[in-house]
Amino acid sequence: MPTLTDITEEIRLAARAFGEFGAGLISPTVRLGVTGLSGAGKTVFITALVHHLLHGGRLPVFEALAGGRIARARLEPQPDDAVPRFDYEAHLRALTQERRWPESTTRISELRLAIDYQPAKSRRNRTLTLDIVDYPGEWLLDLPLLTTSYAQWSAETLRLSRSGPRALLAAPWHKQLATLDPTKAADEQAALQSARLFTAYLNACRNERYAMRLLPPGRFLMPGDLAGSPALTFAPLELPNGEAPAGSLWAMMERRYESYKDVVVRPFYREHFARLDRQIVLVDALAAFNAGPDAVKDLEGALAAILGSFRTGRASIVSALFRPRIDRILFAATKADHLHHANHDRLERVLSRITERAIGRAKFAGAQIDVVALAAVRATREATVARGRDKLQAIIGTPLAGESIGGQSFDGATEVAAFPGDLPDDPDALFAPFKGLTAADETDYRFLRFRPPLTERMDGAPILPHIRLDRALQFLLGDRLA
Ligand SMILES: Nc1nc2c(ncn2[C@@H]2O[C@H](COP(=O)(O)OP(=O)(O)O)[C@@H](O)[C@H]2O)c(=O)[nH]1
Ligand SMILES: [Mg+2]
Repeated sequence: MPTLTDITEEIRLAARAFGEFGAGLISPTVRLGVTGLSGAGKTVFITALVHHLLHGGRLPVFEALAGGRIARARLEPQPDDAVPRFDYEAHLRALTQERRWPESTTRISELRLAIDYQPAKSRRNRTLTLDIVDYPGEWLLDLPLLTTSYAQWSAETLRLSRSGPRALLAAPWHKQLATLDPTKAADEQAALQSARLFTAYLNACRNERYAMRLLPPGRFLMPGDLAGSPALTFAPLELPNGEAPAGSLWAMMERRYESYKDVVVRPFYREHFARLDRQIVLVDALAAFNAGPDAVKDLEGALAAILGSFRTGRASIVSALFRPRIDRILFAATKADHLHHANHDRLERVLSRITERAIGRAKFAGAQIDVVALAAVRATREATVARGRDKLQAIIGTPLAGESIGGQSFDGATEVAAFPGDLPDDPDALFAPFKGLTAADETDYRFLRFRPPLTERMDGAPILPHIRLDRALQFLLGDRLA
């Protein structure tokens, strides 16, 4: 049975969709969501994408641009006044003038581009409006809450927190939990302390290198301007069957859980998620491969959870009026420039395998899905280095100041050759026990982070090297510029 909130929500969504449908008739618009967990490479990806659209660039696979059919792209004022603008200019300046990676951001932001192009089969010029929305992947994982009750969420969250390595991280919170009786009178201090310990547990899971999979509520990790508000002051409880007694701790937690959905999850769903047409999910897969098979399995779990969010998005608001919009999803393994090009196909194959399994687990169907290994900004070059009789495939780049490996530390100005090693040819090898990647050299440079590249200029604009950014663009936008 849909609740009154569901129905109100549907009416709002329908009104919004209708309004945008009308606007879309006048000027076709694509809303592209860019997401991924913190550090996956969203800011760098968007900066590179926008830069290539504005200034052209070497993008042979992106057919509209390579074929000379894009006359011009320009930045335009964004449609949503309440959302911060994606600070393209500052990020580009950081990358090209200061040769440093942009500051990390934890908020949603948005940018609008208008692309004047000529369709392949017509002489009349058209304009495609592209809205790019950058939002934390942590928020996406909240969507399943819309169809989960407080009791269900409590039970599931507690079950997970008692399994595997998580149990250890959850110990302080579990200890406090054992002292609480959910049916006794509500106690603000107990709720505060419980929420604090529960949040500490979530943070510990995130920081633990082997446990990448995140749990809702995402805003507990990325609170933004809601930090400290009651909607964020709840935690799971060990609940008996039945209903919450009036005035109990249980009732208070349940009410706050529901307001979290009202204040945080539904507005995100309505204002942002439900309006997306296309989605790219960025994944730092190399970090997982470096960590070992557990992290690879975890990554699969995270992708399944993300696909589950898209499915919930489709199913939770049952309406004939509200058409599910996202029709293409691209999973992209970022930072492929850490590998020699011989390994880019392998990286894609591994991500495909993980994605296939995640699709199976999430029982996801509906949108077209593709997978790519890319580097939005390529920080390395390739070379073959002779070592005795061997020829080793190396990548060359400038490690960030302060990076160090094997006792050697770098000043941020010196180039080095690194030997990243090979991914296995058979993707399944990454699910079997393995000891990280096998490096070709006993010095292991895999964790080196490089500075952005020195850029050359063309017609006054810096040229940003990339790997397979054009493939991503073709999948995400190609048909809309055909
Ligand atoms: N070498 C390389 N590093 C990258 C690339 N994209 C991102 N990074 C690294 O990953 C970090 C996080 O990227 P960022 O875009 O800020 O991630 P976000 O948190 O998802 O927005 C950056 O500071 C870089 O160190 C890339 O294309 N190549
Ligand atoms: Mg960012």
